[in-house]
Amino acid sequence: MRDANPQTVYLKDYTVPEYLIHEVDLKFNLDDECTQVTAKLKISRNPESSHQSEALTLHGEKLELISVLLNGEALSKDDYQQTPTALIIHQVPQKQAFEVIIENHINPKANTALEGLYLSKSMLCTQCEAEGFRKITYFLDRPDVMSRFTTTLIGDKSRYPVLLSNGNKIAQGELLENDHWVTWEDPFAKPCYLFALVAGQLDCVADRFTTMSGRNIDLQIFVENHDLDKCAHAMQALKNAMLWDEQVYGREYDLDLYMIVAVGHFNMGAMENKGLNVFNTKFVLARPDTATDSDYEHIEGVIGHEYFHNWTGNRITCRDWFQLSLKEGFTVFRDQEFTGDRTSKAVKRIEDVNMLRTRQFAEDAGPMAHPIRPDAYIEINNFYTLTVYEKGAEVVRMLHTLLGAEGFRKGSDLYFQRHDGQAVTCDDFVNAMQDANGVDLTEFRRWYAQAGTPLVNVSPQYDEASQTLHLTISQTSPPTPGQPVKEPLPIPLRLGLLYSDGSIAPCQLKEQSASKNETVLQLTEKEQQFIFTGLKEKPVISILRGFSSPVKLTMERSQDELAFLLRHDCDTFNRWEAGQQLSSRIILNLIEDWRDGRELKIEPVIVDAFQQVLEQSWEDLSYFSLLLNLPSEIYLAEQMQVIDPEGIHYAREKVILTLAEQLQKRFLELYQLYHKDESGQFDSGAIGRRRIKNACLAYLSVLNTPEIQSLSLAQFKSAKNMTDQMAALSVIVNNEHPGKLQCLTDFYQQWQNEALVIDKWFALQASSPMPETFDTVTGLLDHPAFDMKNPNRVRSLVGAFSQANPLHFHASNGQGYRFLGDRIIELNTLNPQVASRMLSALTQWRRFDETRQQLMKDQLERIMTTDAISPDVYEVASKSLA
Ligand code: B3K
Ligand code: ZN
Repeated sequence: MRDANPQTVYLKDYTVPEYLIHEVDLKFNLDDECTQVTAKLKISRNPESSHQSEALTLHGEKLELISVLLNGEALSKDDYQQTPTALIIHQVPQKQAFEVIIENHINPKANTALEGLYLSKSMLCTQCEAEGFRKITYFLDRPDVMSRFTTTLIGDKSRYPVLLSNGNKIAQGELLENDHWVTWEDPFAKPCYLFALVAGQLDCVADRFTTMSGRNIDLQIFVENHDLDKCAHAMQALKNAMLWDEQVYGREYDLDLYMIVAVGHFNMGAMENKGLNVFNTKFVLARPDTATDSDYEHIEGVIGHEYFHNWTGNRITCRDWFQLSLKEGFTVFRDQEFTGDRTSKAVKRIEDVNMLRTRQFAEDAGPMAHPIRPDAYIEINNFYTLTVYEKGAEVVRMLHTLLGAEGFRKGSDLYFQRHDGQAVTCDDFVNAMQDANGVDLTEFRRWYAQAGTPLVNVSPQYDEASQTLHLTISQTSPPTPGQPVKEPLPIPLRLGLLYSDGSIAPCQLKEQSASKNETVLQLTEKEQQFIFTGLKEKPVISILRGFSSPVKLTMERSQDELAFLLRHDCDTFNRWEAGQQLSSRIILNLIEDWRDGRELKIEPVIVDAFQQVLEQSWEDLSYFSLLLNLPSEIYLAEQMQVIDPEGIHYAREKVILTLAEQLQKRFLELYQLYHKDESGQFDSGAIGRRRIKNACLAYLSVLNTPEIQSLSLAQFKSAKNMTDQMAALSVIVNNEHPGKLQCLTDFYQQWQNEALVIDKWFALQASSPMPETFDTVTGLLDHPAFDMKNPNRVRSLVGAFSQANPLHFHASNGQGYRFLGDRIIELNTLNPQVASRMLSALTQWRRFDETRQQLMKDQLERIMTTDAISPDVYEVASKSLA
């Protein structure tokens, strides 16, 4: 059973730290099983704190304390008290600064939670955000305590030839018995969550970047020897990001060295430690034959994200963890724009919105719903969420829309100028935007405080006599846990109007003199009227262009109107969106037919719409391929009152089959046109060709004809890049293909030494809709390559099955839920963060029919009785059941 009820932390209880730690001198005597840590801390009372106690309380967990010295004198056990989470020194000097030296031991090898100092294969590395530093030594582990760090690493030269930490290397030397040491100094004060160390047998790829002021920065990527040939893309991405931040935000890098280390065991994507980023190998390593085009894009995005944190996160950090979106929302916005500039803006926007609408909207409507600035948490690691990150980025994007690119840049300049070197709040960020632009953002701040996705309804009325269009637009925000009543939010709605011949109709609001091609409506009230004049006929409305705010929009529309927008809208987002709405509507209708046992008849309008898309010539082939994607099963589920996973799957499959049957000639033509034997070029042209070709192959494959089967087999065998090989393997695995088992075996044989490719092999099988999947998945648990201690492997098997395979995960006999329940209980002890992530698949139980609800709830209740339940799992499970 749990020791004590995990404590809830509230934003309203924030107080400034009682003490500040100005300087930290760390010494690590490295050993896989017993690392000795000595921390010399220069501390003084914080003049801004009104607290009166003479005691000093330092955070610390799972530490073996050896000794404590205060101003050079050893303290006895009576001078301090140790609790499971703290070290309390009863009396410290109040008037002047003092020095505390603490020695403790830790066991990196036993650390399967991968927080603090841990062992990944043969490499020692750290992860401190959010509160992992307290698992390394006793400290004031909170982001508003910023200190200058000096770190000395001592270790065996053969076991740990490379010794890295933040900042610049200032000294090194040799010791007796094959030991060596290196001292690092970081000149920038930082919170301890940005501390990092890495030690091990690593090789390095080096390069250089010259900044806008002419400084030369050494760039180094550290990997295991056999991965040296997979770093070129990450290095180029880093240089691209550095240049982009100079050009778009005027931000220059500050240290002389930027290091990235790739580790195989990592709880998330990457970590922005000052000067020493630690990355999941997944977001560094790429070679054309091992990584797909999407992998390449994600690598550049994550490299950019961590690099951008140097200003939005490190130089200016968060006052407390409730402000997490201050750095994450803004940095995600920055990386989204970077990727859009580097690849295709249209495609990137659609991908981001897809993610937001499938995953974040679900979170916002579920038991864990919280504002982008939460006001309470039990375990902060549970709040690195889609809401804080992706919705947070949407909120920053709305500011960008409201203020315009120039106004936004004025705001960010002021923000950097005002707060450099500080730990600040989301309000400080909005203040900078507000002050730099002379606008009032009082109401806008509600976006930081209110949870839930607003519903916006638009009802248009055209008056022929006066040639005016009246739009009545209303908004409501649904209640969420702890927030029964909501206030209206300021919602920017980008809008354009089209005439029936496809030409642009003027956007002239009644109170404005000039007409424009497009306008941004500001919805601020519960309900508002907007009147457009000078319209010679009833226009077709294109609203929420570019998805200008994170809302669910409803407006009555005919299928013809959607088909018209799919053909004519000049806004790339809304054009795609029209196609999605059209397909969604048709599939949702089919689901009802399926449920009521009616024959599934496909309306011809969807075939016509696809045909029309297929016949056009497209410059951006990646965008073209998105137009051919039907809404995902998860997005369709989001739109149903009661989710029917089987109905969704079969109705959607039926549409795919019909399109494949009726348009096969064109799919085949396009396949042949774009199927070139490319060994993996990464220009947008080649990527686009692969996307279109593989989208066509996926349609054709459902026909299960021997011709197409040999086509996919041939592509699988001859592929020279992972995109093509994986695309072929997935159509082979996801259809009735006679070569399936052989191909899976061959693929495994070919790639067994490439962990990231084997992750794909697991994930592909776990997400297959074919009937054998559940047995395959349970079988794979016993595969020698499966490892519950490796988060990437867990995500590729357990995560893919529970989050990307709704058909089988939600099997009505409950076997999918039981499977997940078992894994979560196992993971709870090994790695609570990963356990809690996996739990998210069960949190949506209220959205299903009664039988499934009960089965999912049974698992949640069972999980709640786990011995020594972690705060991570406890928080998500208990809130889900509440
Ligand atoms: N800041 C880290 C995330 C840390 C997660 C801690 N549980 C990565 C990022 O957002 O860039
Ligand atoms: Zn981040």
